[in-house]
Amino acid sequence: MRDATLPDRHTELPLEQLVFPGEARDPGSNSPSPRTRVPLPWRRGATAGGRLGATWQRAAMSAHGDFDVLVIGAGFGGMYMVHSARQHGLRVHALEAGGDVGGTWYWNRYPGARCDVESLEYSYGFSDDLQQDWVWTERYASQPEILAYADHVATRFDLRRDISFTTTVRSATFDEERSRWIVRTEAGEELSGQFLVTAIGCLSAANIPPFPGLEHFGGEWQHTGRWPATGLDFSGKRVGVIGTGSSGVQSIPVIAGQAEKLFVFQRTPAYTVPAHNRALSGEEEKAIKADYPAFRAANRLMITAMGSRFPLNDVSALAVSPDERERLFEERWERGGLGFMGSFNDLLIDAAANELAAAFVRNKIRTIVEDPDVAGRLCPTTTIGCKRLCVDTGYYATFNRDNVELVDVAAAPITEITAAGLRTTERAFDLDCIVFATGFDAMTGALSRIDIRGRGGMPLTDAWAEGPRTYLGLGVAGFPNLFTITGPGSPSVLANMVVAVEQHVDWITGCIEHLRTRGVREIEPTAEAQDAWVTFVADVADFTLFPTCNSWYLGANIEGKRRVFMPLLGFPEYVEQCERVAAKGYEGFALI
Ligand code: N01
Repeated sequence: MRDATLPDRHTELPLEQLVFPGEARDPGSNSPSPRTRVPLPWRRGATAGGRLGATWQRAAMSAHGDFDVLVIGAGFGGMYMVHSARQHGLRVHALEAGGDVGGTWYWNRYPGARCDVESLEYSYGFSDDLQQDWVWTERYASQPEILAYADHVATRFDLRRDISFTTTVRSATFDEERSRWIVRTEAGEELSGQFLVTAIGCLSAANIPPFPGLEHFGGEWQHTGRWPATGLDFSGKRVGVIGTGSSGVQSIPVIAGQAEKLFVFQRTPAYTVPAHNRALSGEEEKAIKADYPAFRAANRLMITAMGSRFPLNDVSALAVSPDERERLFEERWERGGLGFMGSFNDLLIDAAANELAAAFVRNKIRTIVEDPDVAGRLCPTTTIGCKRLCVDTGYYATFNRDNVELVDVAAAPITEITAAGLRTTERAFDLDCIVFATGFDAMTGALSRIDIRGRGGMPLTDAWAEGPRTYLGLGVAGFPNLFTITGPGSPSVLANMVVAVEQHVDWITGCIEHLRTRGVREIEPTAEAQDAWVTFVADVADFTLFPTCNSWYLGANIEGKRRVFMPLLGFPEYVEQCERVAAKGYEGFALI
């Protein structure tokens, strides 16, 4: 069916490789290996985020207000952009709202925060010395460890001297006469750059639903994506967690262990698979470090740029016996992690195959959760993997605890936050703390919160009124010299993000070098190339089951947001396309 009905361009996407991230083949490497770690992260925040650091940065910024490249954000994308631009001899400066480097991992300090991509893969590959020296302690790194890594990278490559922290960008305007971007900060500073690179993250604009009454709440509340560095003490407290996506699923088991009483306000149950996190064995690390570049290269050939050690099982879920199917699902469940979606090759393209995987997980929930009524309410009915699959440690078992209560806010929605807690259409809850695990205005939210204006003063929000429109997810027609790292229309959140940002940064610096050696002042996608790309991204999504649920990939979690599938599935083909465009003198872009 797929070959017959798809447009030609789909044949370039090896959908038979539809695989989600996998994990190590080496099951014998479970032995705990406690190792001394690098210094912990908050140490650096205290200096770079302090008043002295901020003052020094501002002085440096105003002394050199005109740059070749301005970067917004100092997460993994912004950090590598600064490094790479410098390597290319460019004068670069980054502006970061947070007090230090780390982006997502700077802000998401909620209890239990941990990556769902394996640490040996979720790390930079641009420096072999770096990847050889750094030692990850666990299969899936915790937030403090990833932040420590970001700190190490910033120090090792002396990145902070070209980054202004606690600096929020208010606007960015393209000055057509000078061919420069003028960037203004909330504090009133003005900087200019020939090129503007946004590295503000796909999941950085926190979504706090506009429940009436929040301002009257007498307790403490936080959003998982804006968690205070000082943490929150839940001991002896009545806590409400709103939301059961990845952030809720990770934090709920930890909060349940601390709080006196935990209410979990669930609107849509999530599918989650166990992480089976463990200490990394020295042997496993040694094997990868013996030829890290080859390991990186193998992962870049995977559709999501990760998981080469445990790739997709290239068989349809409908083509095997029920016993064999159960055995293969069980094997992946026992290995843990996102690789579960690679049990068969059609889980994300065939609804019947998908339902088999969904039923397997529902059976697991009923086995783990003792109260059949609670188990039933935890069982999702949607397409598995359509919203990003969660990876957990003890999530379902948490609902066997006496101090945890699952509240169905689909049946009885939250109507208001009160001074004492919150109220649903059925009941009032007294709470000391509310945790908003309510997600993000994904992929476009952070961009639309900055007043970005291109040619003729056109606001980006107007250009994207019908949904984001980019060419390659890297450039926007009407916005010359703007590059969007992991922008909508690129693999971004459907790939290992560190690999995706490295690929984008390398492409951007290569492009800038091309322009400068030829004396080109401006580069901008043509409207035709952009239109074709937007159609292509939508066609690829339509080939999968992704558009069948209300996910943040589609912007469906934000009221009024246009429903458009934003990321592009297929990292290797995407890379080839980017390379083809560059080799043809930046085909699809106008160079002036
Ligand atoms: O956010 P989400 P997240 N009333 O949007 C609920 C990455 N990430 O922060 O599904 C009641 O997934 C909402 O309900 P519903 C990862 O890519 C990675 O958890 O809209 N509930 C949902 O349950 C992930 O996918 C890691 O019905 C409301 C929840 O809030 C992405 O970030 C860890 C509501 C939001 O879930 C986002 O995850 C954490 C309302 N008014 C995050 N509004 C790892 O690496 C929203 N909800 C492991």
